[in-house]
Amino acid sequence: MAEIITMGEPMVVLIPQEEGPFAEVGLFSKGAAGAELNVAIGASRLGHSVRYISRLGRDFLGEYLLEVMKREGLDVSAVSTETDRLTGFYFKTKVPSGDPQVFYMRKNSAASGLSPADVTPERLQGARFFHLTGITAAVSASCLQACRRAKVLAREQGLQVTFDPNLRPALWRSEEEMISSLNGLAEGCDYILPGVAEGRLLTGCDTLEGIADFYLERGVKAVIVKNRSEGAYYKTAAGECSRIPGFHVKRIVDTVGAGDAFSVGVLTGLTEGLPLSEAVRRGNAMGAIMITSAGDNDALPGREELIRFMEEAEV
Ligand code: KDG
Repeated sequence: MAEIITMGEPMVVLIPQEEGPFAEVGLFSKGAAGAELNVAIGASRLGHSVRYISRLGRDFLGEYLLEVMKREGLDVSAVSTETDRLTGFYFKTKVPSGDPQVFYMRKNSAASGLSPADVTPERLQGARFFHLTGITAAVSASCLQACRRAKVLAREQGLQVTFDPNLRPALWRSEEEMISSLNGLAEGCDYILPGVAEGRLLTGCDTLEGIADFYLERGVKAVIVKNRSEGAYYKTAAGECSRIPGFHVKRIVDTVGAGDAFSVGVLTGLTEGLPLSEAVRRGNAMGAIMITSAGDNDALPGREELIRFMEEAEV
């Protein structure tokens, strides 16, 4: 039985080995990607049982991703290949440090066919958390409906719902549609984990507390705002709030996947019954570890590595 469930689009990512525009780079390495898959892998590496709900094409990219999921110990019983559509993939640029550019090849992908039919009571049975992201919601209209169904069903079945808005404006028709769809989905979730810039855009509030209050007024139990190297701020419906400082890293290689790693820290911490402050601290540590590598999930640590990092790292 899985403790944590998540749902989304897995992709192959192609990462050039040298810096420069696409036309000028020749060698690429491949990896698995997709925000929710990253979360699933991260939680599994920390020893949790995770079921991943998805759809893959019957093609070599899909075969590779399925192999990765199995190698990472995920429950793939809800990963379907019953489709004629192809598996999505994307390219990202190699940058000296920080945020790379990304180019998606995912329109009408296999996973964009996810729909409410993929979210059944049996698939949620016995789990404790359902992790949703705004990327799945952005992929297609049926994916958005699947997310809505997941939230309702999860709550009916006593799961707690964590939601990372994970803004991908390129996948939405308009900013207005993105904001209203994601704020609608956020309503009544247990935990919301926006980045500070995302929170500002979604709520129109400038301050960390303003962002938190916006969602607390909409029935959310706790809001955790990621504030890049500053760490994170959280506030709960009970009025508890705190700033948890971030961890220092010597060199930022690639920021993609840092938010997912943060979600892993919070989600696994909560699953293990840690107080929210400790779960957020673990989230900060996971995010810091993640930005030291180019892959979307390669750097996600096992438990021993995480503990060592948290003991030794400078805050
Ligand atoms: O959060 C990391 C993701 O951005 C990456 O793995 C790819 O899912 C992806 C996306 O939509 O950008």
